[in-house]
Amino acid sequence: MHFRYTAIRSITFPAILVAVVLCSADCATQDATAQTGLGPAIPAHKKLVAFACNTVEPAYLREHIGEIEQALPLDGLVIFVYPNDWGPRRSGQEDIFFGGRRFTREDFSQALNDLKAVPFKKFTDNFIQFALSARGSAAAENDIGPDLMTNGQFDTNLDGWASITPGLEDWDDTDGYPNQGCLIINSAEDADNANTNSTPGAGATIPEADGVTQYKVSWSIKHVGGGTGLQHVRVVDNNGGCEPNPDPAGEDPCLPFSFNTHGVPGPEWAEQSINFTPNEGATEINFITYGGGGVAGRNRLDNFRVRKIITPPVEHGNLDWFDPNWSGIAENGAVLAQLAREAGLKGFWLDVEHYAGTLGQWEEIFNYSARPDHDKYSLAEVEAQIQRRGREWMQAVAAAYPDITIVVIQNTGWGHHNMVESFVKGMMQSRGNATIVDGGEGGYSKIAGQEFAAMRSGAESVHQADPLLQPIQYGFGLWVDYSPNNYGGWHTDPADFHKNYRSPAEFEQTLYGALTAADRYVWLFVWHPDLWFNPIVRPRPLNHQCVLCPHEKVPAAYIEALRNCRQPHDPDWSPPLQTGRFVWFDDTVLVEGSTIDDSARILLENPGLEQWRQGPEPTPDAWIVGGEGPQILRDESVVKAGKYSIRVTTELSHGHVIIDQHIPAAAWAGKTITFGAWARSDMKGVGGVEILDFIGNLHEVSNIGTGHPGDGEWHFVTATKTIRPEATEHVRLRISAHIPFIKAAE
Ligand SMILES: [Ca+2]
Ligand SMILES: [Ca+2]
Repeated sequence: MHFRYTAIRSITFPAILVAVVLCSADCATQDATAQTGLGPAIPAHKKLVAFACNTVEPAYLREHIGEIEQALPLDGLVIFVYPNDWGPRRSGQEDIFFGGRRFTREDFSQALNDLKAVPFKKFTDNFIQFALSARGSAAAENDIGPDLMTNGQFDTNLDGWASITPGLEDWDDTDGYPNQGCLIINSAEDADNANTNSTPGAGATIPEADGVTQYKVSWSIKHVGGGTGLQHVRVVDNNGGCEPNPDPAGEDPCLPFSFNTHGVPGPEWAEQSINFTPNEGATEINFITYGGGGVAGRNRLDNFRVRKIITPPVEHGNLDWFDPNWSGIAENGAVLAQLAREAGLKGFWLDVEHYAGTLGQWEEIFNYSARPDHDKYSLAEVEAQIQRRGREWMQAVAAAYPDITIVVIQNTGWGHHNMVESFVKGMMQSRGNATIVDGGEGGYSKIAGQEFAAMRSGAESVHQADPLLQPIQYGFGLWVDYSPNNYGGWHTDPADFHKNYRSPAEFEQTLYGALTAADRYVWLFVWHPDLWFNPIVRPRPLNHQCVLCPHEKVPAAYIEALRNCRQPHDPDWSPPLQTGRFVWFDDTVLVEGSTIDDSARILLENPGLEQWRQGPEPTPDAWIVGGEGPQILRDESVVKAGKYSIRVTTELSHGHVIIDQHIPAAAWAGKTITFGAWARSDMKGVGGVEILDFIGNLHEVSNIGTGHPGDGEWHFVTATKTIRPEATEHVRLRISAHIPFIKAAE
C-alpha cells in the first residue's frame, strides 16, 4: 500500500488525474502485484457456486440460508426442486425433468413459494439442478415404500425378538442408531461364535411375494471391541428364499452374508443394504445373525428396515429424440425456467451425464453406439434431430426466461465426446440473450492455474471450429474433498491435511487458478454435502461409506482458503511433485484376433520406437504425441528391446499423455484386433494401451485391460477391440499414461 503512494507521487501531476480516474477497486493490489510478482486479485464478477443439490431444498433454505451464508464464503448454490406430489425420498438425483411426465407451473407451487421466501443476502448466483437423464417421475409415489419391519429400531426393548440365542445375542438400551436401543451379536467378549446361526427374530410381513417384486433390506452396524468384525447378517424369507444367492464370495448359495462385500464394519454407525427378491409365495422377510468361528469382535446392529422397491413407470423415463411427445420435455424446461425467473435464480445447472438407473431403452441419449436402430437413422440424422430438439428446448426456456444462464456439465469441449455438442448447438441457435457456460467438470482433479488455462484452451480449440459454439463461456468444477478413499479418507485433523489430495494451502491456489481461467463461474463439488450445507443438522453416515466418515465439521482451514482465494497469488504456482513419475513403453505389436501369440504380426511403423528423426524429443517417427502437458524422451537407459524406448510423463501436476499411431479404418472394419506394448513403471495402473475407432467425431474405446502393476518391471499390456463396421477415417492405436498427482515427500 505504501509503495503505491510513493510511486504515484513521484510521477507528474496530470498522470495522477489519469491514475485516479482509471483506478478501480482492484488498483491497490494490481500495483502491489507488479512489485511482488503476484497475479491480480480475482474481480468481484467471478463467482464461487456450490453443488449442493443432494441435500439443499427450497424449504430447508427458507429456514437456514442465514446460517449457510454465514458458514460458507460462497456466491450461490445449485438447488434441487421437486413437484408438490413428490414422496419423501429425495436424494437430489431423481432426474425428473427430461422424461415423459409433463409438468405444469402449479406442480411446483410449494417449491416456488419456498424459494421466493428464502432471504438470500450474500448468495446471488443460485441455480436449479436440471439433469438430462430421466429416472422416472412417478407422481404421488415414493420409490421406496414404508418400513415393514417389526421393531427394527429396538427403541424400547426387544419386543418381537424373543428368539435371541443366549450367549450369542443381547441388546443394549444405551447405544443405537438412530435411536437408543440396539442388538448386540456375539455378546460375550472374546467368545468364539463357532459358526452359529441365531434363530430368526421379529420379521417384516410382506404382501404375498410374486417372485419379481424387490425389497430394499437395510441395517445399521458398528463394530465394537477387538477382533476382525467378521460377523454376518443373513436375509431370509419364510418360503426358502435367502440372500446372497449365489454368494458373491463364491460360497454355496444361502450361506451367511458376509459384510466384507459392504466393507468391514468400522467403529462408527454405518448403514448397509441389499435388494432382496423373496421366493414366490413368501409372506415374511427376516434376519438371522451369524457368528463365524474364531471371531472375537462384537458388532452392534440397529435400524433393520424392509421396504418395497416401487418401480416408476417406464414412460416417465427418457424419450427418444424422435418421439412425437418430445415437445413435453421442452415445455418442462419452460416450466422450470419460469420458476427460476420468478424465484430470482440465475438459471439451470444442465447435467448431461448418463446416470445409471435411467428408465427405458433410451438411457444413453447422447450415445449413438447405444441406439438399437442404426439401420433406421444414421449418425448425421440423429445429430440433426438432437440439434433440432436443443433448439426447441432452448426456445421454450428462453421464452420463459430470456436472460437465463445455463451451465452445462459434465464434459468440456463436447465435440470430441458425444452428441451433447449437437444439443448445445441447437441451444446456441435459439438462445437469444441467454448465456451458455461450459461447466468444465474436468477441473475436478486439477491443481495448478496452468492446468485450468490448458483445459480452457483445449475446449476453445474444439468450439472454435463452429461459429455457433464460439460465444460459449467457460467455468470449472472443483471436487473439494477429491477421491478421499484413495487418500485414506477426508482428513479433518490439521496435522493430516497434507494427506488430502489438496491441503488447504493447495486448495487456495487451485481456487485462484480456476477463478483466473474462468469467465465467471467456479463450482465446488463435495462428497460430504450434509456436512457442508446442512450446518445445523447432525451429519449422517453416507450410504457409500467413506473412510473416516462421518465428520463433525468442515475444517476451518478449508473455509479460510475459500475466503482468501480472491487475493493476489502467484499465477505460476505449482505444487512440489515427486520426481520420476515415468512410464516407459517399448516394442509394440498389432495382430488380428483377440490374443497375441504366434499369429502373424500386422505391420506397424516404428513398432520398436527405434526411429527418432527429430531427435530425442518431441516425438518418435510415425507416432503422434498428445494429451495434457506431454513430456516424452527417447530413452536408452531403460529399454526392453533394441536401442531405445519412449519415456512418458507430464509437465503438469497430473495429466493423461497419449501416443497414437493411426491405421486405416476401412481395412479393419468388422474385424477384431489386439494391440500390445511392453510397459514399465513404479506407478500402479497408470500405463496401458487402448484402441479407438471413430464414426465421425464420436469415438468408442476398447475396454481397458489390466494396467501396469507398478512394480518397476517390464510387463506386456494389451487391448482388444472389434472395429465397428461403420468406422470412418482412422483407427487409433494408443499408448496411454495417466500420470497421477503425487506430492513430493515432506
Ligand atoms: Ca435403536
Ligand atoms: Ca525399442
